[in-house]
Amino acid sequence: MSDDKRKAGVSRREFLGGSTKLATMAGLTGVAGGLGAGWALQPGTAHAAGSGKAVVEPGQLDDYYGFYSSGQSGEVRIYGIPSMRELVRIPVFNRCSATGWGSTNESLRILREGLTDETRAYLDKHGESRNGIWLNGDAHHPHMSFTDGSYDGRYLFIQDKANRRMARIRCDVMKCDKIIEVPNATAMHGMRPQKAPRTGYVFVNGEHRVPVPNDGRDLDDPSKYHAIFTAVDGDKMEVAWQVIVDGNLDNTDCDYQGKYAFSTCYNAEAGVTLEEMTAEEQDWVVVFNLERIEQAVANGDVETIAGVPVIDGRHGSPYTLYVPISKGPHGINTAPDKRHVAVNGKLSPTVSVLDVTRFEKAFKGDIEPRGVVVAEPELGLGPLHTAFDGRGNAYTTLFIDSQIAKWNIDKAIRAYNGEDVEVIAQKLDVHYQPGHNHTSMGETLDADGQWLVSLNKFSKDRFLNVGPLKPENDQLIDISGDEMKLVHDGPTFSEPHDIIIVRSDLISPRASWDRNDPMFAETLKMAERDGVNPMGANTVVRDGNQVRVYMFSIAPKFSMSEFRVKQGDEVTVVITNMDTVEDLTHGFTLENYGVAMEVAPQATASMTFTADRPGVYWYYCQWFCHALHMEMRGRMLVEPREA
Ligand code: RUQ
Ligand code: CUA
Repeated sequence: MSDDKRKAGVSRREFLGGSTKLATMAGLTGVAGGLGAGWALQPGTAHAAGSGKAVVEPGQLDDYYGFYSSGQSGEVRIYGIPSMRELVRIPVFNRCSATGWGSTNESLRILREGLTDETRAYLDKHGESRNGIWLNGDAHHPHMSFTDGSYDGRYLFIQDKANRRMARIRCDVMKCDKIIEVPNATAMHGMRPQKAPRTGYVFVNGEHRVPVPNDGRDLDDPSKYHAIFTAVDGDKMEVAWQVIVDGNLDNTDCDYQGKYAFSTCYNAEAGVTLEEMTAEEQDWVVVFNLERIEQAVANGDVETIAGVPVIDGRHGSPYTLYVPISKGPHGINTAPDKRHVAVNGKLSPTVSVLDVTRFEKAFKGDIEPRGVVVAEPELGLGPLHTAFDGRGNAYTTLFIDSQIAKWNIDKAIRAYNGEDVEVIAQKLDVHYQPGHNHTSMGETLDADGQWLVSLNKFSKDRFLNVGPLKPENDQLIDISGDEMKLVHDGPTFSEPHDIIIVRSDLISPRASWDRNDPMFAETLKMAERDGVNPMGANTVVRDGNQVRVYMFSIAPKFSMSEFRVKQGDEVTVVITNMDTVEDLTHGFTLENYGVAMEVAPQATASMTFTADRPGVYWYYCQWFCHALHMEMRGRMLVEPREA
């Protein structure tokens, strides 16, 4: 409790709860902007250091969308920045109780259709209890589609390291519309969409090395394992081509010219144990020459494996360039100056700066691969990722030091050339162990240098103790002035691995669904075959022991207060929400059958189950929609099978 509050005889609890007292206290404590949202900030840090800029008053909107991955939770989350308010979650690789993702027919189609035949067969055989889908994912890197070097508001892409998948989210409805499994490679990790001329490709690193094809051969011969780099066609969501490389692929980025992609690699040793993987001092960045690779694909200088053109890009190949970097480089980030790329040392205290304008010479052999390095500032222990402010400065997370180092790219180059200049402008403590960081619009040509979010892997003592499993701590840092200022601590559940911060005017999601949306087009086709128009439908169609129930919802009613089926019937319930009012979402939950789904305004959603339990089963709306929401329900009557 601050001295001011103590003197006034007000406990923190009263202070938070009593608006009258709060109003009078506001002056005493110097709360910028008075009441309310300011108190969502951490006392002591927010108000001591904050510029007041981070305070978004109740009812006010944020300037930016923050798109977070969620690591092992497998979803994507949308935050408002700078308030750090969580707005919504987009289920992708996980299963969602609220929305029915992973249970509805519409989501199952998306979760299954892009899997390889072999994986689908495996899941069908061993995964009936989970609808033939994977239930987990490991989503590290969310990135938006680009046009001409900046976000275009069409799509978000996210990878799954756990089950080698790539997914796409439509930004008009903020739902996942495509998921593909990437064959041959494994452990999809670093991922970045092509920045120019447009996305185009989405580049993704298969991190771990395995035999190709991985069918039981070469189990005990790691020298025959490979890591594979993949270019996915982001429009079609198909694999365009793959490149076999040396080492383990970690993170990736690309240039603003549309000529190159580049990935950090560790484990030059090709080891399989920790000791083996960290034996050497040198690893590398591998640069992919897109034009040469496309030519090779066109000329057929490829091997087709699992239906995909695969190029051999190991040492000595004309398609790749190996730039030696010490030691175990991790993050790789292209600066908005269109020229420089920061390679973060991880086990080396340095960041190596590459100059993309030198790549062509290096590919031609006119300069040594190391000749593309133009600076190598020593920043501190455990550099992992770098972000940019568009004013020539870079911000690097130091995992081991628990700091962000702010440094200047131009000065780093001058220092590399022997000039005596101070490269590091400031180091700021963060709490604790930062992995990624990201600046507002920082991975685009529109980097605006307003905010930086540091995603810290440990929160330790920063929040109330919630037991052995603690939240992470994402800290908001004001970088608009000369000095970085910490203004907010935001706890997040496992594990917002990475974030992008997108200006809010670049995205304009719809308020309700278009009835012609592809999301439920298959379901509407089924209705058409049944001669039913789901808008206004109130129909049960029986087809042998398959029963399709079409009903609509208008608050506070389902169009059917009951329907009747026979024990053992395979039942598909199709709900169409005819409400047009913004935010008037309904749900459909069928008790004791595990059926639950969201139906947003003007959407159709469906689920299929076997009615094998005789009796009375209520269905109800689980999305609070009306004063009579509790009454928005009906009965499924299951007639017992005749003995
Ligand atoms: S990598 S903490 Cu999965 Cu993003 Cu660097
Ligand atoms: Cu409809 Cu609650």
